[in-house]
Amino acid sequence: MSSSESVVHVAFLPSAGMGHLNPFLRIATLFLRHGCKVTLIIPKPVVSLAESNLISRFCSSFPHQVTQVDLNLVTLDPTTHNTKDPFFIQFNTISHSVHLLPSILSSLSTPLSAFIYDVSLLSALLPITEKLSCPSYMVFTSAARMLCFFAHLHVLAAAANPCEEDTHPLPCSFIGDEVKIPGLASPIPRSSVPPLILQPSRNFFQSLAMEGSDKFTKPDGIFVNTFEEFEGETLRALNEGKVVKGLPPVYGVGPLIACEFEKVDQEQGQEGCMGSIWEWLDGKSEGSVVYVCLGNRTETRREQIKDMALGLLESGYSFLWVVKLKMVDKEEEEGGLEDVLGSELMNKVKEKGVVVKGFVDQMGILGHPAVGGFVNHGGWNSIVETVRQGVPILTWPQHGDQKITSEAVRLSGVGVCLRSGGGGLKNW
Ligand code: UPG
Repeated sequence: MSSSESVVHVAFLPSAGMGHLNPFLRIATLFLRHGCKVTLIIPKPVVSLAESNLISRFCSSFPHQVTQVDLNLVTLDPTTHNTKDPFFIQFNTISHSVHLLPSILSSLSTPLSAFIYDVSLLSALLPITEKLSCPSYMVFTSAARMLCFFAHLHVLAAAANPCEEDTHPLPCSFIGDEVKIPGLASPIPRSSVPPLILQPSRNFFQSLAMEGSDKFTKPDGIFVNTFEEFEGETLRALNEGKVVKGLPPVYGVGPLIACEFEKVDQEQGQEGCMGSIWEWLDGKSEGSVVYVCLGNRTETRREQIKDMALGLLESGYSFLWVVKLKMVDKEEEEGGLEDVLGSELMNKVKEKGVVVKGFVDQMGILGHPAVGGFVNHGGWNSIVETVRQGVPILTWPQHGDQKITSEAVRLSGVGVCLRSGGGGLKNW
């Protein structure tokens, strides 16, 4: 056997946003630690600066094992996107560019042992993965509970329309007061269903969910960033064929935690913000600080920022608050917070807490002894990181999967969630 044949070579195709890229690179690192060779296929141009920085750090950390290959995205007519969300636009553009993949994959110097891709690309990639001579695996980037919901959606649609050939009726009128999923003790209430799924007019998220739902049986395996002690019942229901028949093995590969290459240097954080954050946290007593961060793609409305500031001050706790004024970090402008809060409120905020707009070392912060709680939007990666660090979490779900991920938090008892709904933050 030649040396190139003996190497395990895995190609990864992530989608857009840190919530999708982070788990991919962490899974890729697990393969690298076992001596595998990795080809990282990057759809270009990349949406956010945080993603570009992370990809560079990852590739330069493993110069001999990782090869980066660009997938140069086609230009689409903007009216075809059916969404204004830049990350969903990227999902759509990647899906329309996958015809370029076969030539990329066939030009790789070492034969592939496996191909691993993002859930948002499932439908678009099937005609390609079915022709590959290696197994293909899908990374489901949210909770196992959310996977149950997505995989079961087409069963509900078919049951509601037994005579209809089209099992993708829109809007999703077949969703009643709650969604009972076989194998799950606790049904999903209608109020937790992703708001875009329930919207009466067709939208990108709805189409993605409905078109992908009956294809979850197609990959050779599904990786989920979860683990037995957190979502054991759900993982068992999926693997015992209770949720839907014919699913491939669903592997709980979590908790995925930050790797060395993810560390944000002092210089890379906003205005060197990590250095001053460590200094400030070091001066605080154990468990006394509330960390507040609504992920890397939640654009917070200006009025809401003011309300959050008042609420945090009223809580009486010290706080470390990460605020994003724009959904895409490249569009973030210098300053801004003082304009929003006014100098009087800004001064009060500074007396009690630290507020930053840049990308922070979240795993490092969660691991700091001064941090005693985390207020988060229900982003699945953040939830798993928090559970791993043993920090109590309060989720304030807004969109997409975040009410279902928050249910996973509540049901497992690792934290609490606000159930009042997401009127406060800007909807996408
Ligand atoms: N992060 C940092 N520093 C920051 C902000 C974020 O390290 O300043 C990291 C964080 O540790 C996490 C990731 O970035 O690993 C963010 O992921 P996540 O917590 O899942 O939030 P989103 O970026 O909002 O993730 C999107 C969706 C979310 C979904 C997730 C996975 O908004 O609802 O659960 O993708 O599909």
